[in-house]
Amino acid sequence: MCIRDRLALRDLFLARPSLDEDDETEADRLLARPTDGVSDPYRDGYATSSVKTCAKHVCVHYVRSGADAPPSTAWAKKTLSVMERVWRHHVGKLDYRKPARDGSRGGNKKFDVYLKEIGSDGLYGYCAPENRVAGKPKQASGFCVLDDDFARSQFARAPIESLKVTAAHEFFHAIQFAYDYTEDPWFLESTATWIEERFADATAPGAQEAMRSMGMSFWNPETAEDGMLWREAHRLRKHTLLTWGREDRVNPLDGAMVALKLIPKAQLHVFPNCGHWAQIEAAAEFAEITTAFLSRHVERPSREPKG
Ligand SMILES: [Ca+2]
Ligand SMILES: [Ca+2]
Repeated sequence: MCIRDRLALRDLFLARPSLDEDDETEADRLLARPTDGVSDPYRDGYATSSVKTCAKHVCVHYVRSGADAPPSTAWAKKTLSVMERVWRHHVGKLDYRKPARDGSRGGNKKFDVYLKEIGSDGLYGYCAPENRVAGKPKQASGFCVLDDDFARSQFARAPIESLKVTAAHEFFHAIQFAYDYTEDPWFLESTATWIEERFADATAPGAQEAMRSMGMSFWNPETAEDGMLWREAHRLRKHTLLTWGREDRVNPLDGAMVALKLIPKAQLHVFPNCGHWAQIEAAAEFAEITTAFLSRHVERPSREPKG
């Protein structure tokens, strides 16, 4: 039985209330954390006792010997620093919810990640929901399992690259469980893939520097406050068309979501394969979209009520 695809554990969690007694025992076993049992028939459990390394939000658990052991303590710490970076990106920068608290599972209230040799099963990592949040029927806490080393021999690319992509993707599932773990798998997967790309963009060499230098070129301390026009955006009452390049690294797509929320009658068009200068890079499409928008939204003069 192979049920450890990325969201299969979520599906099993969803199905739990309807399982009969025997099946429920099996489900409990499959949803157990790697630290929960060395006798786990599906070999999810560690064979030896584990240690953990923790930072502000996350703990990474690993064993020091056997097939599940990472190549070094340094790699476990690298995993931890990538996870903290992903946390700062998804929760800090993009403002998504934190994963639901897991009580003190894993030894404390921090989010737990387990390193495990799962590359041989064809897996990069997975996150599993664990306990429903009291009073919030669609929310659950969870934990993640990542491959122990992302060895190039298993994943055919530099280990750090596989780690970053997987951490960004899988951790987003833990965040999704704090909103609605019953969501459609297509939605859960596509948004996790989208955020994986956003994290890659945000951490690409030079991207941050380029953004900073671009920002500084507009920066004048005397007029900075006046220049924050977005503060007034909620006052726009007309129909508004926002256009954005999907690959814009100067103002990443997240900014469009902020503008969409602020402007009551905003609509958004996103150009694929397009950077910051949508009107140049996608000139023909840009002209078509804006012309159609402008002809559709001719503001009609207000009429005096007849009386
Ligand atoms: Ca914990
Ligand atoms: Ca591995």
